Order: sequence, then structure tokens, then C-alpha cells
Amino acid sequence: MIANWDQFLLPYQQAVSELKVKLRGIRKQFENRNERPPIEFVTGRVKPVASIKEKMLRRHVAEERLEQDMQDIAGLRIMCQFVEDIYDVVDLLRRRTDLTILEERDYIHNEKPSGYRSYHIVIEYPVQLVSGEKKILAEIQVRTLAMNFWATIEHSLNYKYQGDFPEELSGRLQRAAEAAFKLDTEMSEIREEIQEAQQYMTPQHHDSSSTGQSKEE
Ligand code: 0O2
Ligand code: 0O2
Repeated sequence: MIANWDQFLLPYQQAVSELKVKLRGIRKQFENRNERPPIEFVTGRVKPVASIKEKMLRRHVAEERLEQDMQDIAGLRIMCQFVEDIYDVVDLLRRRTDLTILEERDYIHNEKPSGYRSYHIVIEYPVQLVSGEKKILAEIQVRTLAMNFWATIEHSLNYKYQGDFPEELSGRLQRAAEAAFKLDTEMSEIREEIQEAQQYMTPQHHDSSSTGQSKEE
């Protein structure tokens, strides 16, 4: 039995905090070089204890196997403007020496039956504790703003219906997911023009609140 969840989750909290700083740092570095960053914003969370317990039951994960078998206790999300940016971000992550990629799942080209799209990466990340180094697992989800819009809404509906959607609703959600992907594809096709326009947007003319940049601070 995990008697003290706060203590168990402490290294995960530290990992999420450190990774948020590091991933947000990628954006800052691009900005400093006056280059368009492939990252729009980054969020992160430690899975709430109730959700961990629920997933342990659903996936038959024994408590002794929790650290190895539940990969998303520490979760990071990277939001991008374009689908191409996702693959650039994945390449940047592959080159890092402060984390090890264990698994990659491309739900963009292999979307889930629900319509869900994102690129998932499972990493091993070393956290420095007073007792020494501890390697923990974390999941990084990389997605476009449109994919994030869809997933956020579908997630809240899922909460309401406990995954048991009426047929008509799941059909609508699948069609909405396709429409979101069509939007991404259209945006990719005019990407060069958009990027050129964004270069004209000097920092003082750039309204950070409209792009989710406030999440960066
Ligand atoms: P809910 O109800 O779960 O959505 P900051 O002050 O910006 O450093 P902050 O305010 O702690 O950090 O939050 P951040 O990093 O901006 O975003 C946290 C929110 O992002 C969480 O919302 C999660 O919904 C979401 N999130 C980010 N990454 C993941 C992930 O990998 N998996 C999941 N499931 N969610 C993620 P809340 O506040 O926990 O509320
Ligand atoms: P949370 O914190 O509520 O987001 P499984 O967990 O069984 O689905 P697995 O193999 O553990 O599958 O990992 P997978 O499928 O690579 O990633 C699971 C996570 O991806 C989910 O976390 C969601 O964050 C996201 N996800 C996967 N499918 C969907 C979907 O259809 N809709 C939405 N909105 N998100 C999805 P959790 O565990 O649900 O936790």
C-alpha cells in the first residue's frame, strides 16, 4: 500500500516542474534567435491520485508495478501551430541528452477510433533527490492547437458520459476530429505565407494573449 501519496508523487512533481521550464526554454531560444518557435505553449500536470487509482483498476496495474506500468503520472503537453512543427519538436526531443525516449506513438497518422490525434512520447527522466538520482517515466503529448481544441472538448464530454457516448454524439465527434485535421492540413498548405506574415509581427505589435503565449510566463 502506498501510505503516503504526497511522498510518492514528489519526484513526479519535480519532473513536471523541471520539464515545463526546459520545454518552455526551447520556445525562448527560438525567439532570441528571431526564429519562429515550433512550440506555441507548454502545460503539465501530475495525475491526480483519484485518476491514478481509477486507471490502476481499469488497467489492472498492481501498486508494486505502478512506477513501471503507468507512464503518464507525470504528463507534459506541447502545443504547436502546424503538424510539421510536431515532427520538428519530436526531432528536438530525440537529440536531447537530459532525457531518454522509451516509446513513441504516432496517433496523428494512426488516429484513435474516437478521432483523437496527437504524438505521444514516453520518456525516462532522472530527478535528483536528496537520497540520490531517481529515474521516472513521463508522457509528453505533442499536438496542434486544433487537435488540442478537439481533445479538450472530447475529454470534458467523456467526463460527463463516462466514455459511453450516445452513437450520434460519437459520430459527430469523429466528424469534428476530421474537420479539425482538415483545418490543420489547410493551414499547412498556406504555412509559408502565414510564417512570412508572422515575421512581420514585431514583438511590440504582437498581442501575446491571442496566441496562448501567456501560458509561457
Ligand atoms: P483539469 O481539470 O485537469 O484540466 P504554470 O503556472 O503555467 O506553470 P499550471 O497553472 O499548474 O502551470 O498549469 P499548466 O501547466 O498551464 O496546465 C495544467 C493543465 O494542463 C491541467 O489542468 C491539465 O488539464 C492540462 N495538462 C497539461 N499536460 C497534460 C497532460 O500531459 N495530460 C493531461 N491529462 N493533462 C495535461 P488542471 O489545472 O489540472 O485541470
Ligand atoms: P488524462 O490524464 O485524463 O488525460 P489509455 O490510457 O488506456 O487510453 P495508454 O496506452 O496508457 O492508453 O496511453 P495512450 O493511449 O498513448 O495515451 C493516453 C492518454 O492520451 C490519455 O490519458 C489522454 O490524455 C490521451 N487520449 C488518448 N485517447 C484519447 C481520446 O480519445 N480523447 C482524448 N481527449 N484524449 C485521449 P488518460 O489516461 O485518459 O488520462
